[in-house]
Amino acid sequence: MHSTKVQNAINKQINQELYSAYLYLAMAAESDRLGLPGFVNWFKLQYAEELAHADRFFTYLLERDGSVELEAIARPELKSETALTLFERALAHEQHITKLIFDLKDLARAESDHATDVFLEWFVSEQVEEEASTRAVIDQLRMVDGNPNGLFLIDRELASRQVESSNEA
Ligand code: OFO
Repeated sequence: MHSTKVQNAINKQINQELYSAYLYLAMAAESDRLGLPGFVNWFKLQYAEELAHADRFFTYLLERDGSVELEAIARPELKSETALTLFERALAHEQHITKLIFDLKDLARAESDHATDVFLEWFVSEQVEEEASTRAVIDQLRMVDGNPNGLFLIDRELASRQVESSNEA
């Protein structure tokens, strides 16, 4: 690996992506408690996407002859959530991950690690998508303002979400 600092930061990012997966899995369970199967589907797909993100970083480290250090994954802490607070937390989390990706990109540049800088481009675009899709659901949830009929329709829409091809690669 070109830079030990970048290698360490990528290892931390693998952990963050796995934590993201864990958090979304907890959110899927919380959605089940709320009786919202479409939300369960949405969060489980998000969970699978985060595993794929962790794998992208993992595979990249191996390709660059780096060394992988797997750390313990933190426990996701959810309180008694509503459909809206779940998505607000998801957005706050994605904004946090976006910042980590930007910090990683800044570090790659500071270390003249051009390969990592290019590799991270995919994640920069992915974070735009992650934040936008989460924000879109928040907008809908705010519009229905807890109305059960509206919530039912949103749940049906989230039930139709399928695996996106960009995450199958
Ligand atoms: Fe891996 O993008 Fe969400 O957290």
